[in-house]
Amino acid sequence: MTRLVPPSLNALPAGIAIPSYDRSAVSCGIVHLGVGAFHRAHQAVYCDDVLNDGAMEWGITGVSLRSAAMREALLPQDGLYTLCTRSGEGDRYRVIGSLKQVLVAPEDPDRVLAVLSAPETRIVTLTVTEKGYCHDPASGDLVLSHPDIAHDLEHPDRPRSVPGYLVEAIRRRREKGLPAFTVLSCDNLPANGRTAKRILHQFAYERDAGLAAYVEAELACPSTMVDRIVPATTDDDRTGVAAALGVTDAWPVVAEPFCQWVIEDRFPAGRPHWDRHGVQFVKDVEAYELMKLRLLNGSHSTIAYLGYLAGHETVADAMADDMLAELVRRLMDEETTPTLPALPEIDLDAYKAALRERFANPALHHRTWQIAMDGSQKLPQRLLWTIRDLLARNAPFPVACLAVAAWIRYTSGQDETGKTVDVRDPLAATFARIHEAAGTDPVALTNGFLAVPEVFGSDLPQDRDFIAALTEMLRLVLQKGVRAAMAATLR
Ligand code: CS2
Repeated sequence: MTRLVPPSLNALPAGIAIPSYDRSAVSCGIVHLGVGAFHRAHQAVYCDDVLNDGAMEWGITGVSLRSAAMREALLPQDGLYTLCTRSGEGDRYRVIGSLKQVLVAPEDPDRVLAVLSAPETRIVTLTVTEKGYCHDPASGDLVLSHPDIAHDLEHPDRPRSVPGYLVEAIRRRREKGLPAFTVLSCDNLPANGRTAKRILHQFAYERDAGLAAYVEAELACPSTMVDRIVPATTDDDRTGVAAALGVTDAWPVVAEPFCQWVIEDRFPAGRPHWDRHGVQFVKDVEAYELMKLRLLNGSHSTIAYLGYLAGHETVADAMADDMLAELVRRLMDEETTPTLPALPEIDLDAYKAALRERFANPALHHRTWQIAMDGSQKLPQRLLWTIRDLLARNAPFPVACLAVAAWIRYTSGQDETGKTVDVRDPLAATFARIHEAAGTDPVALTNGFLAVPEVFGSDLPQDRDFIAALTEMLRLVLQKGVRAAMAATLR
């Protein structure tokens, strides 16, 4: 079978959408850092939409910050790849053409800096995951002792980190008299634009106070809420795409049909008309972000840890477990909803019902293990801030507490049948040490984890109600097992 390449496009079976524009005429107004599956199933699709409208300046240069795998897969395909949207009603396919090239940053930092400081670059979008911000998830501050940050302050023209690249590019643009680009964070962080601006400002300040003042005054970092469930691509997905298209695609993306993007409308250097394709531009996005982070991602992490320990491989399997589905409903309705700011234009009941339906999508193979990754970076904004809000009003938080206890149990590296758990987390070694020292003593385990300020901050370790609730929940999980703890929480 031949490869998905530009000449193969016109021979694809009927019904498969392809770029309608001349790709050789596309220029890249956008540089994207972190070319993963999510970006290719979300922002790149909205760019493909505006290119189809004829707005030829909104192609994307993708930058991989670590591995060359994506470039290796897409280079022979001239950047083309397949998006498969999958639901109970079947699969739909579309070939996306907006990704013009992929650069691999560690191979050629100079080239990446040159592209970032080129006149045509107007927006830099980011999906670098929580840990790409090199910040302390509990406080939001840049971690100056982070090895990549320390390196980049020492060698500003050979950066490794996101702040290192962006601040050096901003400096070069300023020196050349070019306006700053707009930085658009598309990561699941609260106030992601403000968070990005804060770390960029802090990094710039370490380099030079004048540059920091420039960043403060000139850099626009609108906040965004992004939403689409995009499981990691599997070999079965590749086989399915090949069967449907009649050509092979080394790295297609598979996503649910649902897709949402809400953006604060502050783009001094201009922006594409994404609004013509369903993107909502609003004045203040933070209430949307909070709703999505706490309801969708908070539930996701809960499903991930409880589901994994209860033996469910995928989110859909976990949602078919009545106990888990009911816990998720309670987490949403009784614990999370009361902490959310009012959003008059949103029907929250319908939003939550739709979330549960999306989680239950039987056609998506979204592994609980995938979502369980990087819990230390995710828990604060997904669950711990909800808990803080509930503590402040003396309200109970049993399901959120069970989720935190399940996460702690998960990080031990062994499931309840004694099988090894592949714990992926920047703090995995710290967690292993805590488990090693505490064993199955719930008090020692609670104390050990609460002494991790990156996750729990400085307030939760002082909060007696929180400490008592978590210790009791851990006792239950450790002594009776996760299913018994789920049942007891529901009583
Ligand atoms: C998930 C998210 O992996 C995870 O942590 O919770 O990637 C989630 O699928 C997206 O945020 C949905 O928009």
